[in-house]
Amino acid sequence: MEQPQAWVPTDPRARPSRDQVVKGLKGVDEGGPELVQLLTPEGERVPDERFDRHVADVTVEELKALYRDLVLVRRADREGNALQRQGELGIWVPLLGQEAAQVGSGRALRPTDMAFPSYREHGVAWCRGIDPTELLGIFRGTDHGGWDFVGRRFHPYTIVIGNQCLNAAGYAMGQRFESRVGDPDTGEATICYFGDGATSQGDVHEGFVWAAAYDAPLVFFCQNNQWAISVPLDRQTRVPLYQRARGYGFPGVRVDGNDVLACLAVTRWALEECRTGNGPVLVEAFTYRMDSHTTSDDATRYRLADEVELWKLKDPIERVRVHLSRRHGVEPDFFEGVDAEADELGERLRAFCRAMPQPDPERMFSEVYAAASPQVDAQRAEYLAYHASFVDEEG
Ligand SMILES: Cc1ncc(C[n+]2csc(CCOP(=O)(O)OP(=O)(O)O)c2C)c(N)n1
Ligand SMILES: [Mg+2]
Repeated sequence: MEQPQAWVPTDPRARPSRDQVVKGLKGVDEGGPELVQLLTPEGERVPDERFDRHVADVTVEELKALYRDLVLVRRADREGNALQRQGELGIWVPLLGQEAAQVGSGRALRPTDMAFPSYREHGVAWCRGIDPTELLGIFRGTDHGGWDFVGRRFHPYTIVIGNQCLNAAGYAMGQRFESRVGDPDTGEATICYFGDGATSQGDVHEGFVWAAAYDAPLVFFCQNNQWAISVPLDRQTRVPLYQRARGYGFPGVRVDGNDVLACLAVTRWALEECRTGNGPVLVEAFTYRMDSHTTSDDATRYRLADEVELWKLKDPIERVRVHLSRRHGVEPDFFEGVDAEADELGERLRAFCRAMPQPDPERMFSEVYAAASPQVDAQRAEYLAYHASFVDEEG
């Protein structure tokens, strides 16, 4: 039987045949059993035959920019946590430890790509140009979203575990149907973030199936932070998560999620696969949730301190700092400058949060449906009367 030719996209409106897609898939291996790592925890750059080419153009200035991202994202996260502790936010979802997975993958995206986060992706939001102040409304309970989802190409946070995989699969199928896939320069892709625990949800399975069946340009980006609240990874799977992709017929790669350079390289590769019509792809970023699940959780009740201590040695920021200073002679004043910028960001976030106005009590009802709804109208009237009763008492 004649072998199909691998698909080489020429026309941006072109679509590969099924045979060409299958041929392409077979040309992509599983990523191997090993973790893809380019920067060791000690800050040494290690070669990687397969992925080096995806970061060959990264200059020292760009590495410094990634370092700055990591530090500022961590500071914004720590401020969010502190603001909750001071009663300024109802809840905060910390990303501590996952900065590299989020910044590496977030910086691999192009402006035209679409991202679907879960609820912990403050670092990806940062890379999409969303100011950390824009995240505060959801956690203070004054807003349902907070940013321009379409303009920033960053979907609202999704609390229902795994649900965004269906939204993302549908969106990526649309990119495929509208022939916005195929050209490596102009092709679009979608990335979907979810956790290790989410992989046990039906929605994620269904998202995998739909994306595979329609060759959707979708990077499933699983941040395996080893815990789903108090449930450890071994309650979710018998096999490494990246290997699950094989069962759906697309490639899976496990990357060191604490290595920003490796996350950038692997995500660039995965997005390129998708852009050129060879999606979907699963990336498992192997990382660790250094803090509790949320500020409502106490991780010391179910995990041992030495596990956390071990992961501290793999810190995502420290390895970049060591690499920059030892290998590239970056001077201390650069690091001090970034710290000063982080202090300013912290101050700005605190001041913004304390000054946030109370939303109009009517607002939570005004954008539920496009057309009037008698049920919502009744709820609005009841709530406004309840609200007014407090004003009367005070007055
Ligand atoms: C459908 C659904 N079930 C249960 C929950 C409660 N819940 C919130 S977070 C969470 C754990 C998710 O763990 P994981 O997918 O690993 O993501 P992580 O929080 O570690 O980033 C659960 C069970 C929920 N929000 N939605
Ligand atoms: Mg998890």
